[in-house]
Amino acid sequence: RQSRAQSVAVLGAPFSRGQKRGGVEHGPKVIRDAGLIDRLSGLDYSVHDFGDLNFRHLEKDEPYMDVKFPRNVGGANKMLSSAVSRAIGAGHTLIMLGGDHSLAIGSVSGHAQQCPDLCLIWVDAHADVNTPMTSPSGNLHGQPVAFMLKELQDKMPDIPGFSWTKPFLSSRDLVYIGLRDVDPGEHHILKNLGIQYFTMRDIDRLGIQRVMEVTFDHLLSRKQRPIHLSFDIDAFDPSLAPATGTPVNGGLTYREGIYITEEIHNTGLLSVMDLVEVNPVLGANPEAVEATASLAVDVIASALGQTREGAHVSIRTQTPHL
Ligand code: 6HN
Ligand code: MN
Ligand code: MN
Ligand code: MN
Repeated sequence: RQSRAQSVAVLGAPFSRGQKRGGVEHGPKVIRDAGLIDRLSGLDYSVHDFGDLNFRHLEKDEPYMDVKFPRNVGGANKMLSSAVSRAIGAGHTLIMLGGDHSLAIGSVSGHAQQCPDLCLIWVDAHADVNTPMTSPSGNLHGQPVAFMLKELQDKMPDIPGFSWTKPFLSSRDLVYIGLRDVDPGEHHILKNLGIQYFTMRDIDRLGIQRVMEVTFDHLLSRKQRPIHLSFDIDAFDPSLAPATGTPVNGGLTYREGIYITEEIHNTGLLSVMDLVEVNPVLGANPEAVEATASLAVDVIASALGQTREGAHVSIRTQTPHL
C-alpha cells in the first residue's frame, strides 16, 4: 500500500530538566520494558536500538529570567539534535523516547538539518509554545515550539545554552491535535500566527477522521514531505495515561489516538516520532505505570504500521509448505 522504510532506529533521551518533577528521565526504560523493540521487530523492520544518550549534568545553572535549567536543557538538546541528524542522515526512521517535551527542540531541529522541508504534527493537551515572557511556570517543556518558529524570532531572548540553535519552522508547517490546556499568551500566539490547531472540542465536533483529513490537507496538499510527529502522552485522557506530569481531563480516547497514528503511517511520510512525558514515578501504582508505557508502545507501533485489521507477511519466495 505504501512504501515502508526498512530500518527503524530507537533513541532514548533520559532527561527531565525541562520541568520540575523527577522521574520522566526513566521514560525510555519503561517504554522499552513494555516491549517496544520486539513489537517493532514483529512489524518486519530491522530495528536499531541506539540506546540512551548520556547527558552531562551541569551543576551551576541559574535561572535566566524565569526560565529553569536553561544550560542543562540547551546542552541536552544540542546533543540530541546531532544524534537525530546523524540517524536521519543514515537513512533510518527514528523513534525518540523522552524524557520531557523540551527535547523536541533538539529532535525537530536535528531532523530539520537533514529535512529542511519537514512538517510538524504536535499531539498534546498543551501547545508548548510559551516564550520565556509568556510562560506561567518557567518550565522549558512548555516552550519548545517557541524555539522553532521563525515568526517568534524577535520574541525570544538569548537564553544561555541555546546559542547553537536558530528558528527553522514556519507556523504554516505545524498542526496541533488534542489541545485543551492553552495559556493566554499561547492562545494569542496561535491566533496571531494563524496556526492550524484542533482542540478536543474540535475533535468532538468534527470527528477524528475529518481532523486528520484537514491536517494532511493543510500540510501535504502543496507537496509531499517528511513528517515529524511529536507525541506527548498527556494528549491521551488521564484514565489511559495516568503516569505523566501534567495530566488534563478530557483527552483523546484510545481509538482516537490510534487513528491519528494509523493515518500518519498511511501517508508513508513519517520520518521522526517523539514519544515524551511518560513518568513512571507519577503512576499511583505499578499498573498505572504499565498501562501508560504499554499505551506508548501501542501508538508507536501504530505509527509504524501496526494495523487493527491485521496483516500478513508478503510472500517473497516459494516455500515448500505453500
Ligand atoms: N508539556 N502550559 C504549561 C506551562 O508550564 O507552560 C504546561 C506545559 C506542559 C508541557 O506537557 O509538555
Ligand atoms: Mn508537551
Ligand atoms: Mn502536554
Ligand atoms: Mn511487511
